Amino acid sequence: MRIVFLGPPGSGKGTQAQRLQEELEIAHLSTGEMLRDADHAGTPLGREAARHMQAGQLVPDEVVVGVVADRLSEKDCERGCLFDGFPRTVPQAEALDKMLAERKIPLNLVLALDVPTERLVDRLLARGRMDDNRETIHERFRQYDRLTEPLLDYYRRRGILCMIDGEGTPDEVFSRIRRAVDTAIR
Ligand code: B4P
Repeated sequence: MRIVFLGPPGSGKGTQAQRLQEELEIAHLSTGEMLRDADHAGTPLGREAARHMQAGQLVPDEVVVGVVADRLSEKDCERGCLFDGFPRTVPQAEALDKMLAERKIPLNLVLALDVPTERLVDRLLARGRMDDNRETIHERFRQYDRLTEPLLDYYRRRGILCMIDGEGTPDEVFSRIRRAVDTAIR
């Protein structure tokens, strides 16, 4: 099973993907985490990614697509995977389609977490990661509206989009996700 987690910054993609991964026992591919790991390792790719992340901008498509393509070739992805925060642009979605088509595997479900912006700002400020300050958060929302939100239509047209109410406790959100996944695989 292949599932994409979509949603604005701080909507809980990482939080929920981690839980679902534990339950479904499939690989968890968080592009945010992979880019932060590359930054901590001090690789040229990591340094380039960090410049964009600190400015609240998306990391260039070719960089992210390269990272995902490498990860997708690893053995644990054969059982299935959760894409957390990828794709974030239409070109990334097209690249994912191509990668999956080459492997002759379908994308089964896109879970889009829906949370009002004012709640998200509070969550991000409380988290306090290096890219969680007011100015950067504002830019991340701008990038989301311009580049990522069009993906809702992209996947709606395919009939695999499921909107999830992302408000409430992480447990409440997870039970909605669990129901959506159960319906999709039934
Ligand atoms: P990500 O690492 O994907 O992070 P995010 O969108 O900020 O957060 P997420 O939605 O995962 O929220 P989380 O569960 O952590 O991206 C960071 C940056 O990496 C991007 O801005 C971009 O620069 C770069 N990047 C990543 N992927 C890319 C791509 N494909 N292309 C280009 N660039 C890319 O939750 C946030 C907080 O809320 C946490 O503190 C959590 O505990 C809390 N929380 C979660 N659920 C809650 C709930 N129900 N109630 C209350 N609090 C909750």
